[in-house]
Amino acid sequence: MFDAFSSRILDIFDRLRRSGILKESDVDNALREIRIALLEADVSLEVAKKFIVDVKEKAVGRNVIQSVSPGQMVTKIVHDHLIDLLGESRPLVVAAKSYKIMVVGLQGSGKTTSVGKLARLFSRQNKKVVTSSTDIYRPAAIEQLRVLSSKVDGTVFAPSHDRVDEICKSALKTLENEGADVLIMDTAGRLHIDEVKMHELQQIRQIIQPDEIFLVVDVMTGQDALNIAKKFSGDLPISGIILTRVDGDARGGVALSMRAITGCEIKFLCTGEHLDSIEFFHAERIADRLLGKGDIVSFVKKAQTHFSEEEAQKTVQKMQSGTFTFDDMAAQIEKMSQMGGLKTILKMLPQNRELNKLIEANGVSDNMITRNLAIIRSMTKKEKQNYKLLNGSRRRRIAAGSGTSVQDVNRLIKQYEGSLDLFKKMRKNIFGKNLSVSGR
Ligand SMILES: Nc1nc2c(ncn2[C@@H]2O[C@H](COP(=O)(O)OP(=O)(O)OP(=O)(O)O)[C@@H](O)[C@H]2O)c(=O)[nH]1
Ligand SMILES: [Mg+2]
Repeated sequence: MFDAFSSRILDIFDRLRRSGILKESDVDNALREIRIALLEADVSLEVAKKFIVDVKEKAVGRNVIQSVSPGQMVTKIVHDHLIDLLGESRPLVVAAKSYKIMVVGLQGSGKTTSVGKLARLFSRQNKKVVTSSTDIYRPAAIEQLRVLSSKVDGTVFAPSHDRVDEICKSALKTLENEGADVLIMDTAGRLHIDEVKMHELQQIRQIIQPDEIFLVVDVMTGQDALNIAKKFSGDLPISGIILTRVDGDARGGVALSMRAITGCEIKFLCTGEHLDSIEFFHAERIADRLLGKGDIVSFVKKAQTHFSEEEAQKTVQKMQSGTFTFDDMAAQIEKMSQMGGLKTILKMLPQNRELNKLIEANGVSDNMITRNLAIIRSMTKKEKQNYKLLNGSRRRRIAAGSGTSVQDVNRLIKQYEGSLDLFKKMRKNIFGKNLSVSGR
């Protein structure tokens, strides 16, 4: 979402750092460029102006021009202000049993999917979840949530009824009967906010008495998203915002202006259609990402949801014992694409222009990764376990079967041999020669 904004800001700071001694006019120029970057990211003029005035005040006050590394000092000040602008959120704590959450938003904003994602999130924290939907207007809506809920371990979908008030009562009853920790109530979306919709939401709120009301906002709707949020938060006590389609190419202005414009906290970012594609919003981590410092914490968290401790252990053991096969390689490639592919992973790591150049020069891309997976899938079981079988004719067959070229197959085998070599060296240097296969 922040790609263009982030790369502009990085360029500005690159120039600033390179210039060594800064003149006041250098800082002024940089601030002017940051203002343009903010506006191009769809941040409103008023918010962008205030941002620049605040940063300038700090920068002048701290005698940045005379400081040891003025470029870094300005970076630090902008970083701190970005955190303020994005606004840090209170963590979501499900303190008591029977915690109730109501999810509202415009049609198609991603409410139902977000209910499923929240259920998955709570379920991973060993909370028992009840879901329910008051969307009686779209025939498939209730079924959609029932199906999503069935994909989340231990989640109970409350029995449905014809009327909104009956559904609410049934949900509360299920929450009590199941002794569940959390109820998440989905609501119907409308194309526009109207009196009828607001009245219905108020009615649901009265019966449910939610602890939290989350507003789901699609960042792809740009400036409109802010107006929608303003309207909703005027009518309902919104306790948090869930931003969806953060994985798309929206320009980031919605996230950057939301707090300043509505005063509401952003609680979650949704980054895809998959139930695991949700993360807590952390202003500091996003500011880090924007300024190229990487977001190691989110990277590790993401990795943890896709790679279990046990799997990691198994891979290490295979590396130690020299039995790392093409099957293992394919499994790793698959995990990587589940994590969002190379681009997502690289974005979370500290920006290293050298590494990026190297990757570009070697043509490493998600395409190549998919190609490698196709090649491995075209191997027979025996070939996967013993790559030495892969003679010329077998390589030609695999290339034809995977729609690639023999050169592609050769390259992958070379890469695999390289990994085996590396593991061998690691075994000698790190694990010691006498280490047994099981790593005892
Ligand atoms: N790329 C992407 N797609 C999303 C995200 N969240 C939801 N979607 C997709 O957006 C579409 C609409 O999502 P829903 O959850 O049905 O939206 P809704 O707000 O419940 O829609 P209504 O009930 O019709 O108002 C679905 O195809 C989802 O898979 C997201 O974060 N990223
Ligand atoms: Mg829905």
